[in-house]
Amino acid sequence: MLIKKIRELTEEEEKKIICRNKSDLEDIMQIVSKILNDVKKNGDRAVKHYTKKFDGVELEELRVSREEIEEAYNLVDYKVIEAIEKAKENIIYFHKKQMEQINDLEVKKDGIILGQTVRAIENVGCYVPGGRAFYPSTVLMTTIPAKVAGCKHIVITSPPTKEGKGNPATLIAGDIVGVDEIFKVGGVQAIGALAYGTETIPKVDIIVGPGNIYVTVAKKLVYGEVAIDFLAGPSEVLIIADETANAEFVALDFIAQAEHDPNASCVITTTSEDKALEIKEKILEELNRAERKEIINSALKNSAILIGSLEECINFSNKYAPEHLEILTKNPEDILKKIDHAGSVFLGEYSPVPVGDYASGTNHVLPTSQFARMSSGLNVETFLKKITYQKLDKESLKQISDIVITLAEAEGLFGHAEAVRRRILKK
Ligand code: HSO
Ligand code: ZN
Repeated sequence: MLIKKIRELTEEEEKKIICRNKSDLEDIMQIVSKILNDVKKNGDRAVKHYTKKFDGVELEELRVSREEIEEAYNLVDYKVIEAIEKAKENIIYFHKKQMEQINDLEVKKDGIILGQTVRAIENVGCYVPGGRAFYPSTVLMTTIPAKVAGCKHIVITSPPTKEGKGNPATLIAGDIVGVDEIFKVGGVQAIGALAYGTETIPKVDIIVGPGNIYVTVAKKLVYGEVAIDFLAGPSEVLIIADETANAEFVALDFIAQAEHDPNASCVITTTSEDKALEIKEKILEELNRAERKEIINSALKNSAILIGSLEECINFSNKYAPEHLEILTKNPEDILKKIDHAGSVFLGEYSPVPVGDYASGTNHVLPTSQFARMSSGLNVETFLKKITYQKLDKESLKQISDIVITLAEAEGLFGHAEAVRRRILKK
């Protein structure tokens, strides 16, 4: 793991940290596009074929039955079910507050009524990853904003277990939120099914949720056929720590991030050289006792500890545009004002990322790989669209007619001009 002063980074070193997981997708695109075409053409048959090939299970039914959901309740610790329920309440609370901020709009200018009215996207497909781990928390984070936004039909797809079942905690989370259907299908075949529809899996209007590189490329390729949230890569954190920061907490949060994925990226920027060394020591200590040592070890290659002034740390963070940003400094709120790009920000030493991952109420599906420069994380607006409208009377039409007729004729669209002219000339 690189440990260096920000101002001494070579161009190459800086590029490697900032660009993290941007890889060449050409080969993957070809494989993915073949699978998508097959699903488009052959529906359920292709979905079952790829589930057998990649997940190693032969499925008779793609849809999870009511009995299977009931059975799941017997397989999951009651404490986990209760935690899912409590987290759900907090996530609903925050997303309902977001919804309260979204209103219809109507104004009048030069006699013309102009308005905007909000509608929910009707059909939503939430992809919930499986594979390395199952994520019932991602069920909550993807389905709740859609529910709160008022989407009519919400389905989940998630890879099957080795026994060909849905993961019990995933099923329970979906049931607790009240989704309409759950499919035990993952990977590219799930994205294809949601994008094109099959005999069993309905075509949706938007696909949201994180996934591995194949799922992400599949989302990229079906964009246009359906909407998507954004392309989410491996998880990442950037921490700004001053000399007051608790090195142990920084190290713990570093490990919490790194354990997600061998390609996870963790960058610590600090104002103190001593703190940098202390943090490094603590990370190595924690690494020794960590459960997911191999994954963490491999994530170290995308990680760094950087030293600079507070200004330099903030500038570096803005360049990096992290998915998660932790600010462990004296006055974190002051620094937040200077943050231009981040998915979600965690202020002060008692606000670690895992709280937002699971339970406080903000969303954990967030833009990675610098996409925080131009995108927000999942929120109710992801599932809303705005219809604009207008109403004129003869007088206001007359008032604006000159502009319309002139521009229409300049574009050679005489029909446009005539649609206005004829109305204002009519007695
Ligand atoms: N940190 C992940 C979300 C997650 N963490 C799920 C634990 N479970 C991406 O924001
Ligand atoms: Zn996490």
